Amino acid sequence: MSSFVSVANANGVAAVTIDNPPVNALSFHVRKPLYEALIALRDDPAAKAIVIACAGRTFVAGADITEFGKPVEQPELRAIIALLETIAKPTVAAIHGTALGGGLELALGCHFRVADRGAKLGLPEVKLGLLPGGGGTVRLPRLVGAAKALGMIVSGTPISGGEAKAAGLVDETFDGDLLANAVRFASEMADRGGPFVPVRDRNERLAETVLAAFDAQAVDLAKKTRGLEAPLACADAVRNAITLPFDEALAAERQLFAKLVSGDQSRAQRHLFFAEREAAKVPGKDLQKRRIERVGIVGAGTMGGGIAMAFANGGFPVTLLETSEEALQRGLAMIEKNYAVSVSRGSLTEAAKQQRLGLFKGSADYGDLADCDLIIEAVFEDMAVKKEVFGKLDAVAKPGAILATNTSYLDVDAIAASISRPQDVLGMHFFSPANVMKLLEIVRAGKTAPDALATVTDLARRIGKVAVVVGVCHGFVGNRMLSARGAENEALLLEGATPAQVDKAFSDFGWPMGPFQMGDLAGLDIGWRNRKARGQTAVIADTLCEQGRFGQKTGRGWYRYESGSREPVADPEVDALIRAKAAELGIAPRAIGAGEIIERTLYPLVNEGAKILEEGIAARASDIDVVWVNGYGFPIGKGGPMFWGGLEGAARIVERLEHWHHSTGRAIFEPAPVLRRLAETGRWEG
Ligand code: 3H9
Repeated sequence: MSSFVSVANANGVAAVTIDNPPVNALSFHVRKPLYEALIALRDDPAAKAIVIACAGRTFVAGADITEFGKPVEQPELRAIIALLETIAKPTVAAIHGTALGGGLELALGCHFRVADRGAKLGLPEVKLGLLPGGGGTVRLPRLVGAAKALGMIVSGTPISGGEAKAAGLVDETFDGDLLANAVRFASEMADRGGPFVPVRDRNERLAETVLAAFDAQAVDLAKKTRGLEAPLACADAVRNAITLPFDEALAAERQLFAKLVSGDQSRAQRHLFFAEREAAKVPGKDLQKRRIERVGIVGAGTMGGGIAMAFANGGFPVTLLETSEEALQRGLAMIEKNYAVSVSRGSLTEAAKQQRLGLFKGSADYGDLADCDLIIEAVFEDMAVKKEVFGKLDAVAKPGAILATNTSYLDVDAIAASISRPQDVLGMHFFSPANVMKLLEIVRAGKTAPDALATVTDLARRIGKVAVVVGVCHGFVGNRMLSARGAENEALLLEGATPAQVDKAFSDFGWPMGPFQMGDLAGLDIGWRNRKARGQTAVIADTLCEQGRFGQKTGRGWYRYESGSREPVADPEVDALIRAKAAELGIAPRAIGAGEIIERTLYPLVNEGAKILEEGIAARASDIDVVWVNGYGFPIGKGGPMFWGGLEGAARIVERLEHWHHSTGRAIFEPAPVLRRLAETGRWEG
């Protein structure tokens, strides 16, 4: 017996309990005693049936991800499952919480599965750049059919206990004491008598598969994978389950798994899994949190409305404040319309919509914010306006209320210093649309109280955001690095690249779109206005804006858009404008390859990240990766700019930055001292 696996006998049924907090991952120290216990029980006449259950908040949530990339210690999960399939007495998995990845595969090794109705069952390996490597691709289709299995494995999205019952994945669902119900179920099965057929020998659902329809489904999925290898491998493995004998399909799955687990994409995605969790570990995280029951939002525009929805979606009552009744009604109508769209798409029920709308209270009176525990301003991006709002909040907010600004660029220290309680002030930089985008930059100002920071970090998680704490600087982590990424955009065009070439280099890299398509989508007038406010210019973009070419919303920007279409079409007028500006500046066009485009845009991105680390604006390189993957579409298979920079090699990046610094003289290419140090010593620290 071990402290991780215990066995109790309940009326002839052996209840095996795994206890490996926090999520009962199948670490080596669990696999070994579990294997030994199952051997003993297989041969024990006193046990007529076996139940596998878990202590704590969940069933097994998967293999132990920290063990990947290290030598595998025996027994492997597959050996445990193979052993289970040799047991003649009934075996039952009792699933509460989540049965994910290797956890569900363990359950698929049992003859039967019973679950809490609200449990979640899934194979999320694809999100780690993997496929299920414990027989999941071969056994799941045997229970739920190939089409359903493919959908579950390629999306990685779990299904509920109820849905799993309907699909044939679980045999019974229960409310109440799961272990007692599972033991009773196992006892009944034993009394009913065998033979008990292991999942590997249940082929009826597979026999129903129409291969052509399956292949068509797989082709559709392949279109959406954007360079990721794992979803394609998942589809191949499920296809093998249909076309190959069980053992051959299992062996093929193993090979595919071994290839993926040692590849850079899976390493990158595993890095992100832990990076997101690391980011939540902020100084003071164990302090007593402030109570947040009602949230106030100042400003019901696109941003304020989205933030308000994010909180209502998380179940928080929201007071939404606007300066006029008319603006308030406009904002509330927009929120209602957004929810109606979700209902029409089937992602929200009408009842849930009504329930969420019921959480909103509109007001045009600052006094109505007095009962809010957190107030977020989302007004016009102007320091004077922000300070005026904070002055009013200072006058009405209750003591201890957290006062947050949603500024994207402005100095949060200056805002905090303008009121009497700077310890309660911080930044909450949401990304648009705020009810959808997962990233939240939490800006820690010089005087922000640690408990306020910890409270907001905790709260972010409760509303489904991925939060990263950042320090005060112009643009914080994300937008500051975005400026660095875009600094060479116009120079590339003037020297001979087209917007389409630059965008293609980005999409080939794995970005959802390139910078020029992105500009057209967001609206070129925003950057134009910002440049004018800061006394800056961009020769080509400014001219486009002067011509009224603001992007998709005007049908013309860096590209042309046919009416009603979002499909960018290269525009000869833009090419002519670029060539004319280049001629004016005496720049002769030359051919520019994708490699150069990446070096001149993404190496400065990494370089700026290094500066941000050096200045302490981000606490860890992995925090920067979390920002870029969740807020700016950096390809997950590359792990974020800092992880990718590591794969490229700091020495190479420094060498190329120096090259471009030498040939252009531009400061953006000057390697950060910390990057040089990394190149020389392999360490960030001195
Ligand atoms: C797999 O199974 C491969 C097999 O097919 C083949 C094998 C041969 N391992 O997320 P939380 C840690 S691949 C190690 O904050 P929640 C996590 O880092 C696996 N550690 O909790 C964190 O540590 P810390 C397939 C793990 O309640 C702590 O547990 N399975 C693992 O919000 C709490 O985690 C998955 O991909 C793990 N498998 O969410 C499931 N899982 O406190 C991955 C968690 O030090 N896990 N940790 O920061 C999850 O999705 C969520 O953790 C879960 C709980 C939903 C279970």
